[in-house]
Amino acid sequence: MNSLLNKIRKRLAALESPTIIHHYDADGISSAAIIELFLEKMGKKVEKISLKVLDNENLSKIKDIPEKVIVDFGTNVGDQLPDAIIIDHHTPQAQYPNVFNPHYFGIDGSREASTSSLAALITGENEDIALIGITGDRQPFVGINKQHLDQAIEKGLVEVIEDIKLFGRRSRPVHVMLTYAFPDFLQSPKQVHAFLKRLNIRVKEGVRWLTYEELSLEEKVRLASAIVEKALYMWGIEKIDEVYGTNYILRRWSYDLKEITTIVNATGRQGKSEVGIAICKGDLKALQEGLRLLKKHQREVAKGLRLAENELEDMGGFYLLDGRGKVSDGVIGVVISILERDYDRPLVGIAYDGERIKLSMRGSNIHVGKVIEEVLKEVDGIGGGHERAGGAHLEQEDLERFLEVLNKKLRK
Ligand SMILES: [Mn+2]
Repeated sequence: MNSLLNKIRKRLAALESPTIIHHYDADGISSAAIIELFLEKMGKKVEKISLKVLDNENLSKIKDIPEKVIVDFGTNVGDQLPDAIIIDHHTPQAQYPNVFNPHYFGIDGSREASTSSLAALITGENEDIALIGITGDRQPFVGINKQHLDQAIEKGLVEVIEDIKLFGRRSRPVHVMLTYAFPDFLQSPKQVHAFLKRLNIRVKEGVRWLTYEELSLEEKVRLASAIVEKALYMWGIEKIDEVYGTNYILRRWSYDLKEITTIVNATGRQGKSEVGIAICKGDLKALQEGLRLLKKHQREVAKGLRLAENELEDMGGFYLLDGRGKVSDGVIGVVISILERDYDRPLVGIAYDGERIKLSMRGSNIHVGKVIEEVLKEVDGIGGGHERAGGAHLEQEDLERFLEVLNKKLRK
């Protein structure tokens, strides 16, 4: 593998004015940032294109762009883009010489290496940025991912603390932090203030809302144990590490890893990947813009959760949230990710993506990506994914059949 890493580094160095074409999620965005930093250091002018999916339509659009570097998708279309450098971790169906994929080396790209991990491996730097892609793809810190985490801690790029893990510990008022952590609070926001009052937690100092970090130690302890208790009651012991445990603070931004990942992810989904890339590259002004985009994004997520309250349908093998015309394709996956903890079977969400259907799936007792690939052997469409998260793009007329085949497989 080392000789191949060298080869890719040389190929990247030989480009004159490259275009990075990347997936629009946190992994794609952070990967693009790492590669861009590497190319810019060598004085190259870099263009970027953010895409939701690399389907035939987009393939024909990018085909004639010279000097393409494609990150976080493209593994299985290597033969259609012979001049491109492709760096990706999705499961390969074949092996192409212009694709760098960890699966070729017996490394499981669905859990041991995100694309951002590979980008940091190739460039030999910016391990802290790589952590954003790993977290965005919900991969554990094992394999290459673990190497980068250890390296980042050793270099002093990351600080490790044990505490609650809710979004907004330092960046959101306490009641807002709680609202977005628990679906029941999001569905009826009044409950959150009753919860805080019962615990005797101050929410304001004068006119200013307080964050979790600004509370007294006694208040923090009280609140943290109430949060753990609530999570135990709602989701059971096996999900407890989602609300309490190890937090990673990224020094470059003085920000929590999970929070920055959520922000970067939101930029892509709101059609502003360039803001996400700027954040990853360390631009703190872009981080403020990212927070604004996140707020907009979360309002849409809240709308999706309220829809799920009334319209989540039990299909037998899975639950279906039909968000067509109501939830955007950029948000549907986020909504079902939040709901996943509350259900014993996989969740599938659908939304319109232009003329077509974007389908997202989450689950924890099956390999989601593999199940989707199996269904797509019988139904037209493109898609795939990882252990716990995956998705597909389908023509409208193929949707019914997809759901039918999926249901049959999951009921087995
Ligand atoms: Mn990825």
